[in-house]
Order: sequence, then structure tokens, then C-alpha cells
Amino acid sequence: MTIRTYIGLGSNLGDSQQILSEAVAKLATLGAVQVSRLYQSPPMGPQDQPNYLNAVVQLDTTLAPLALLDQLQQFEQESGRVRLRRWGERTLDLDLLIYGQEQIQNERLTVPHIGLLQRDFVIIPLLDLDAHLQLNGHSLKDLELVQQANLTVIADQSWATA
Ligand code: A4P
Ligand code: MG
Repeated sequence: MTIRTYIGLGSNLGDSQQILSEAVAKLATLGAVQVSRLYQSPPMGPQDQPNYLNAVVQLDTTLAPLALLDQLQQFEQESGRVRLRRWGERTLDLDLLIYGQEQIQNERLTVPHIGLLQRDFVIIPLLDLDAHLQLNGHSLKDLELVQQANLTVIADQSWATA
């Protein structure tokens, strides 16, 4: 059975656009992908770090949640991931945001992702992929932070495939 999932992508070290494009190519080996626009956003957390590039990928996959997480973590490692501190700078962060309708809570995985509803750099790209997306019966487009988003569009939805 194929499940519709959403993966959050972030990078603020190295050639971030290149790193994120490579991540999309890797995700495409796991199933059919659609890509949001590419955004720049100010850092959440420590302010003495570079701005982030952020995007979201919609991935239709047959992988089970933990198998998918294994793949995401492998892709992070392959990109030479460096992670210095909590909420700090990193070459590549891949977060499993949504896995079908499932609610998952175990020691490796919380889905939907814990920070999802507070992060404009996640919500706005999700809306690129599905303007009517709902979580727990609430339309993401009605969230207050959608009006107050502090993001800059860097490239349209062809950025990863061009
Ligand atoms: N884990 C649990 N649930 C999940 C999930 N749904 N998806 C566990 C992925 N991983 C999940 O991950 C730590 C552990 O979380 C994993 O071992 C996995 O089993 P990690 O990637 O090493 O650390 P983290 O939690 O991602 O790091 P941290 O530092 O807490 O950061 P966040 O919350 O990911 O935020 N500002 C902007 N503008 N844009 C960003 O993308 N990103 C961060 C990192 C900070 N500021 C940012 C951005
Ligand atoms: Mg992460």
C-alpha cells in the first residue's frame, strides 16, 4: 500500500541549494515525489547562525515509518551532515512531518512532527503541495502564522529538477 508522506528539508551550511537538490533526488528513489517552492528563512533558535533554505517534499511510498526514518537518516549522513547544537546549524535536516493519517509516538519517531504547527518554514511549503491540507481536522491554511510568515521565495517548484 502506498502512503502519502511529507518530508521537511532544511540546510544552512555548505551549498544548501545543491544539498537540497541532491536530497530530493535521493527521496525520489523511495517513491513518487512532488516538491514545494524553495524558501529562505531566518533561523529559529540561536540567531548567530546563517539563514536556512527550506522546502517540503511530498513522497508517496510503500516504506513503513521507521524504514523511512532509517532512509532519511542515511541521506543526512551521506550529505556529510554536521550538527553542532540543538536548533543549530546543519548541512541537511530531513524531518518526517506527516505519514498518511497516522499518529506515531515511540522513542525514535513522533509523527506528525512535534514543531510542525509552529514553523512557518514547514507550513507554507506544505500549502504549496496541497492548499487544502488538514491536520487533526484543521486546515493548515487557516493557521494564524500563515498570515505572518517570514519567508522569502528563492525559486519556483522547478528548482530541484532544473
Ligand atoms: N525524531 C523524532 N521524530 C522525528 C520525525 N518526525 N522526523 C527523532 C525526524 N526525526 C524524528 O533528530 C533527533 C532525533 O529526532 C532523531 O534521532 C529521530 O529519531 P535530529 O535531526 O538529529 O535533531 P533535530 O531534533 O532535528 O534537531 P533539533 O536541533 O532539535 O532541531 P529541529 O527541531 O529539527 O530544528 N530554522 C529555520 N528557519 N529552518 C530550519 O529548517 N531547523 C532547525 C532544526 C532549527 N532552526 C531552523 C530550522
Ligand atoms: Mg531532524
